[in-house]
Amino acid sequence: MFYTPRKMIRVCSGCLIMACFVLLFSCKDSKPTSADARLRFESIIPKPVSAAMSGSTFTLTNETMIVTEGSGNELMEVARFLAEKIKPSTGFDMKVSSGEEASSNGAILLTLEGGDEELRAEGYELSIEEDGIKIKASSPTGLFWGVQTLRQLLPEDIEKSSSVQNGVWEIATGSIRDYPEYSWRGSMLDVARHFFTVEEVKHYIDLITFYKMNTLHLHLSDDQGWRIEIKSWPNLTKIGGLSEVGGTEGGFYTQEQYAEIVEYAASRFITIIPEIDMPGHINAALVSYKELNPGPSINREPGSTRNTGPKPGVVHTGIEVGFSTLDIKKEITFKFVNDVLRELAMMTPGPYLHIGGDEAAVTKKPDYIAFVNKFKEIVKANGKKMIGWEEIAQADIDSTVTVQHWDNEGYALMAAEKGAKLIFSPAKKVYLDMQYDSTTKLGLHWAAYIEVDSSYIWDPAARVPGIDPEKIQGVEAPLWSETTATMDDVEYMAFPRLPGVAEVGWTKAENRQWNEYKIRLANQSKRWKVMDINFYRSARVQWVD
Ligand code: TNX
Repeated sequence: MFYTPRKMIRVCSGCLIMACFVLLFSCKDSKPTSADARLRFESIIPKPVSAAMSGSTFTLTNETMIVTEGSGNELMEVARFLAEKIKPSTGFDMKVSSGEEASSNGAILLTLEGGDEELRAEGYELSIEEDGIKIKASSPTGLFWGVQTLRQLLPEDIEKSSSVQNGVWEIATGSIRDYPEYSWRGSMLDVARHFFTVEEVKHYIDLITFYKMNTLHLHLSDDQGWRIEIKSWPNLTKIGGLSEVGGTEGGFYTQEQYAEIVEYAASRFITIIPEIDMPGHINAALVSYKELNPGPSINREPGSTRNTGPKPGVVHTGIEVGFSTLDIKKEITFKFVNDVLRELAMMTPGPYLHIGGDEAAVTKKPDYIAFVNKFKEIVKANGKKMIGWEEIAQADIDSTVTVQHWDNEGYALMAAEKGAKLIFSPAKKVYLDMQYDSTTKLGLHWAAYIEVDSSYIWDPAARVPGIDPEKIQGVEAPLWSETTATMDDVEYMAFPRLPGVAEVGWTKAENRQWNEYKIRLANQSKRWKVMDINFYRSARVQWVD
């Protein structure tokens, strides 16, 4: 074909118009990443394995659908969780449909197809493009953690549950690949020293969910209270559940209420670890059943030098530790232990029962060892695995047992030598009941004052030299409740330290640096305000709100 110059101009201008059309059409929704969206992308906690922005914007609208690809109830639960999270603040009633019947264009796609080996049990890949979001994982758990990341990428107002917000729901485009370093990332709530209701426990579950923690350990009994219904021993809760530290009214969970907690946690991929603390820390049971008492020669009345024994019917309301014990010589002791652990196992879908085992100061050492060996047998007979505080390392433990390190490195080493697994809860680092500094109104300081940087700057694999890192299951931050009576108190002690412990458990040590983390942490405070979380405004962080 031969073009005259005039024709050439006509053809070229036609091309130009066409090109403009194509450009205009394809760039219809293109919008550079805003500074706020960028900041959110850069502030994810725990820090992902890798994350890169691509410069544009995805906007959530009334039309956005959630599309699932794969099968099973849990996948649908993840999709529903996301839809329900988004609804109150956006007002969007997001439709959830499965891959075959829906187009994923413009949608949030949750897919179980194509997740690779490295993503393992809990990893995910998140890709955000202008015209759609895709979360890919090899398990529903991975998808669920991907959804938590998505929440952090959305504007803070997404967390407002009270009313529809006038927001522009923008997310930076980019891709994230992520999986945890440790399989156990958790917190413990002491519901014995102060009782917390089912609703309060669910709230605490919500808080840990947001930072991808996957276990909640409930300390269900102690000297000051017995909090779980045991049908074969009703006085444990009838008497032992009456009060709490300070003498205020206590409480307990019926088995039905407990099931509700377990189910709520499971819907968030969180395992509940129930603990009955034995053979010490047992005063609430001793005052409920006279026949369990070893007698005045062993149990001291707290605060007294005389061996008077606990007063039947009167639950201890102080905070002393290490004054009570079960009696190994009594036959009824093991009827009690068997019944309690059997009922507890029946209430527990998860693999573990925690038998306590700490600070049994008035139990003779050979008796203590015999006790723990017996607990191990009983737990096993009920189809579960035993966990105990580090002192249980003195007993005949093996690779089926998990030891929770809190203070004594010798016990941690002993546990590892015997082949047991370990969870790290070093009191000087992650005890959330420790005061931040000497001016903190709540909390104790027997282990240390723990500022937010200190609870972050440590490495489980290097904490106790000589322990094979392969033996470390993960980390757990206990919140003992001698001084925390309300959820506001609990939040104040947990925040801002809890997200840091979550990151210690999730992110490889070489990817963690306080100076970088503290900026990401500072950017969370706006969100905590929206979520109405009461937190300690540590001067070591330049909060952005
Ligand atoms: C020690 S650490 C305890 C608890 C207390 C806590 C207070 C451990 C296994 N036992 O009984 O509540 O200190 O910080």
